[in-house]
Amino acid sequence: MTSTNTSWGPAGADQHGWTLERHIVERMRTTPHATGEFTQLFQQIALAGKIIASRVNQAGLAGMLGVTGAVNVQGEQVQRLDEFANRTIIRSVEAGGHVGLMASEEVDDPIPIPPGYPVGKYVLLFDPLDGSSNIDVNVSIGTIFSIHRRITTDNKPTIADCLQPGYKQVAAGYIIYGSSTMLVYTSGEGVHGFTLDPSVGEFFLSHENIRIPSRGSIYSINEGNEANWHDGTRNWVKWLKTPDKANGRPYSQRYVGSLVADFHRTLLKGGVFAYPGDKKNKNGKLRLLYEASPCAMIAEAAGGAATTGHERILDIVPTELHQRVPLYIGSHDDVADAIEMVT
Ligand code: AFP
Repeated sequence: MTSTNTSWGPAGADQHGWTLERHIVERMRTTPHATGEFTQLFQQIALAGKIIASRVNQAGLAGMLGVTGAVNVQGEQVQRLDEFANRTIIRSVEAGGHVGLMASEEVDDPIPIPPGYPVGKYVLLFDPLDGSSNIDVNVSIGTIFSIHRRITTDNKPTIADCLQPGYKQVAAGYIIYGSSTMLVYTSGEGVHGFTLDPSVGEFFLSHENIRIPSRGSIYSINEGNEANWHDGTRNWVKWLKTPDKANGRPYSQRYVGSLVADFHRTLLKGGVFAYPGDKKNKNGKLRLLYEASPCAMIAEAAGGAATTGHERILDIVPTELHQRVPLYIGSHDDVADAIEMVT
């Protein structure tokens, strides 16, 4: 952790020991017309993250492993922890008065605020437990969230509030349940990481102002799909593996299969993560609203880039809640190479 002051913190402040709440409060203090609602919404999301983290840590003991028997809107088996995480996030924010509508990767339609509760000005889109096929084998998983301001002005939010392009996000983040639990977020100015101290039950600032290296040495892609790749993808990956010492190749390959884990590594170490479209799945696998768009906001705020290969992820105007998009994300120069070679 650095103790460097930022433009929004108090002059000369030592940020050692700053909680997530303090960090956001300091930022809001210098934001004109800030109402504090954003700070409270973040506290609710962080609370959900702490509850999910505690359950993930005890999954084998708490009878939380395995599937529920249901299949979600994506056609995937719903894990018990998926369902628990989904419920936890909804319960943590639905009564707070800050959110007017939610959408979850696990739920077909937008999730309204229960009758009788205030309808807030934000929209919360989330993937409650990303990488859930890794739950039963104790590999890192995570929660991804995206926050928009509602565009409807009455008390009746609609799906249009959810279908906004990524550049309009007011904040995005993820919570990774790994060797430690970390919350990483951006609200546009910088990307900041907080580590959960389980003995205190608080997230503390541990990674201030994360910058993604402009070039890395790792590529991350599911090579098991190679038979379905287009020639551009195959040639690009071959090129990444071809020795060229002067230009830092061959790259190493790392692939966890949880976007949060693969993206977190890419953010800290640089390189490129890709889930391309292929002959079988034209738009790949990842969902625009719950995965690609929030990670793209974080990548760009850290100095990186995110694209479908043809279009900046943050410029895509969604047409469906569960829309999928090809994704290349990571270090600026590595993503630029991908664009050049795959298109
Ligand atoms: P699950 O939640 O079904 O495990 O999917 C995870 C995910 O959406 C994303 O987190 C991974 O990057 C990607 O799918 C992995 O997909 P493959 O298993 O096809 O490589």
